[in-house]
Amino acid sequence: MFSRLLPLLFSLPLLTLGLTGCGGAEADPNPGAVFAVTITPAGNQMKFEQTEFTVNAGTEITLTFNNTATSAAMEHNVVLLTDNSSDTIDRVGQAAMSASANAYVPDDDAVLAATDLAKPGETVTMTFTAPSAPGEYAYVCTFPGHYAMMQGTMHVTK
Ligand SMILES: [Cu+2]
Repeated sequence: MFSRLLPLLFSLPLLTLGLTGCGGAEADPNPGAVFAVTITPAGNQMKFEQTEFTVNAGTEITLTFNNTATSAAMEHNVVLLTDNSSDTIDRVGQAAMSASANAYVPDDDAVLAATDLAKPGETVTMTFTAPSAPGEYAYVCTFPGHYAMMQGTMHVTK
């Protein structure tokens, strides 16, 4: 098994690079960057408790949304967008209201990734590849009426 994997490892420079990074031999230039993110709502408010996180460009990220709300009305999701302009946030947030068939995630090119809708007490997880371009990327909850309040920023660094 191992001897069959070995040539595969050497044929995948990207994977080899990833393994080197995990070894800790080199200082992490972005100590704030993570590979796994957990987000919760701020109690029963239409707000994220975690309003920002930092990831390295181009890395695979696992994002978990743990809906710790107890009010039955507080269904939420996490929808990552391709930028953080208010125009994009408003367009996606508005379109989401008529996207009930798709769990309030509109069919819009600005949607980078989206979790399922989580009822109170539910946890949903998604994986996505962080954008290759460093910058600021918004995330919002697109449950109707929430996006204007329920926003955060993903920082992508090299
Ligand atoms: Cu919400």
